[in-house]
Amino acid sequence: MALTRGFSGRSRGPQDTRLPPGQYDAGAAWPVLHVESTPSIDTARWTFEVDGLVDTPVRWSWEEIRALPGSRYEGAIHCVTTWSKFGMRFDGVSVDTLLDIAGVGADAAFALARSHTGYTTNLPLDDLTGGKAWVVWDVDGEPLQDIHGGPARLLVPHLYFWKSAKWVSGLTLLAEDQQGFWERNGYHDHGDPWREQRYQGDR
Ligand SMILES: Nc1nc2c(c(=O)[nH]1)N[C@H]1C(S)=C(S)[C@@H](COP(=O)(O)O)O[C@H]1N2
Ligand SMILES: [Mo]
Repeated sequence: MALTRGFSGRSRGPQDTRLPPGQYDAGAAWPVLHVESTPSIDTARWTFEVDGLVDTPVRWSWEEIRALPGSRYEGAIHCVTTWSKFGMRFDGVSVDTLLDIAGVGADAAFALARSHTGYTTNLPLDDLTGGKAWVVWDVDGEPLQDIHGGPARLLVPHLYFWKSAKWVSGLTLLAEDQQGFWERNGYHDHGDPWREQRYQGDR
């Protein structure tokens, strides 16, 4: 494995193979889903920015973000189209690390994540902190492919996978919730698979 740093991220354990309600196990298959055409983003051009209600807006280059302390997620992902996939291993940086550097503003309660392609998705800030969210660039020890959001994507595995923005370019911290692409098109603002929060109006 190419990564030699110590990893501090909390692991949920690859042995956790519980299925949320209404989901099936996709097995070895990893479906590819996105609305835009697949971009090819050179790491020389890639940046990631945290702005909005922060003490200091921060923008990282590819080299800068890769130099931060690493963090790993091992476990499942759950797509609202009903497939789940177990035993995934993602490496990247914890969103906690990024937010600690920028400094979370007192009024910040929500975030809007955005992609280099223009895709957006909204999340409560609480779902991005406390070891629950990452910006990831490796999966199972290999660089994330373009089709899965490479060079880097957001990973928020405890929520439906549309919250895990591919080709992620930044997070804006907000006082009020502001809907993203799928949420404006009927998907739930929170998207907890254990509560089956698939569509607007679902509890
Ligand atoms: N930029 C971007 N990110 C996105 C999407 C998208 O359309 N565009 N779709 C979301 C949805 S609905 C899912 S299920 C996952 C799919 O990720 P995968 O193709 O790696 O399985 O990406 C999420 N992130
Ligand atoms: Mo999805």
